[in-house]
Amino acid sequence: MKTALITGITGQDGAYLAKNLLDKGYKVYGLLARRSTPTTWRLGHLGIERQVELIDGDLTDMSSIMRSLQLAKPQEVYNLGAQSFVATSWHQPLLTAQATGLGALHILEAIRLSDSSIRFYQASTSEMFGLIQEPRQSEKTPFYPRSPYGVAKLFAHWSTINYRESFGLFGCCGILFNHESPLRGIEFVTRKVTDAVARIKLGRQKELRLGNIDVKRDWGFAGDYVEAMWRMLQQDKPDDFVVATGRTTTVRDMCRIAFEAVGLNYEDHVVIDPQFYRPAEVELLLGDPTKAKLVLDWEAKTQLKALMEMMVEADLVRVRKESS
Ligand code: NAP
Ligand code: F7E
Repeated sequence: MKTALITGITGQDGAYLAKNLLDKGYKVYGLLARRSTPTTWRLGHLGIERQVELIDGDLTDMSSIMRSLQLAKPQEVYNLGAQSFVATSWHQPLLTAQATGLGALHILEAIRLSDSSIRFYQASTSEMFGLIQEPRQSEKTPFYPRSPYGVAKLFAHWSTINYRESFGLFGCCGILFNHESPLRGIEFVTRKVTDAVARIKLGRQKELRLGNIDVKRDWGFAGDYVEAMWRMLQQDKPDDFVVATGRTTTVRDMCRIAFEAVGLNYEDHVVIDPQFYRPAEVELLLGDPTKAKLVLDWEAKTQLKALMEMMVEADLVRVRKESS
């Protein structure tokens, strides 16, 4: 039986990855950051809360990372923990740098010092492409981050590559484009939309206030994407991969699809509110997942329409439960 340690196990991807690895027969440990209220609802939603071992720790505290490696003795570490909301990274740039950037280096150092045979996955991001330098972004596209989050992720990305080249660590970076699910945090635009669609449909809300809806994103389903993470760590050699659908859609069209799922017109409900504009925007993301298909035999299975319908359906169930 293999053992994996997941940082960010209470987040969207952490929960899906834990489920994926448990289904493959792994023993799964997760780093659990201390909060004043419970954060394990996603693990509960997937019915795996009791099947994973949670270890107290924080990415900003390297001693807790060392301790978690000693306790779990993993063959694989997946670093999914981060302050991951781009908008917040302008309000908390130092925290973002410490958790999202330096946090990865804490793990790399802990692996180097304790057991350099551990395979390491770093959750890199399409946000690193920012002000895009090529119309379709691949592993070879130069980076140009546009947010403190993107800058922090670039530090973690290059640290992983540097430890691979300097110390021979088995470190892989998955450059994942936006991926969503019913377990997505409510602050991200897809979930904000599907939650609002459910509330409007059920008469609990009238309007939905959004920022720039002309930006384009390459959106996939998180449940598909965690499989690509695992496949990266099963290769003979460590490498970096773009994980994307290869299709891009405006926020506006994503809204249209979500509202249409319940027979509504987004134009009757969406209000543009400048408070949701960002100091610098990533206008267009469109991934080229050719290498992932060729090397990992991975491709996105879920189309945006099916994804939005899945999320709207889950939010209708949630909102109905709230008032029952
Ligand atoms: P998420 O839902 O925001 O989850 C983030 C996780 O990190 C949570 O478990 C959170 O714990 C944990 N965390 C935050 N600060 C921490 C700290 N200081 N120490 C330990 N844990 C900490 O993010 P996600 O969507 O699952 O994304 C997973 C990873 O992929 C992130 O690194 C994200 O930046 C990256 N990524 C995401 C996407 C995407 O579209 N989803 C695309 C590319 C890359 P709490 O639950 O306690 O807050
Ligand atoms: O925004 C625009 C917003 O917050 C998408 C994270 O997982 O993916 C995610 O980052 C777009 C942006 O995701 C609203 O300006 C308009 O252009 O859902 P989002 P993100 O910033 O792309 C990357 C790959 C990550 O790595 C991140 O961790 O939608 N937008 N109006 C809005 N966005 C939000 N959140 N709220 C609005 O009202």
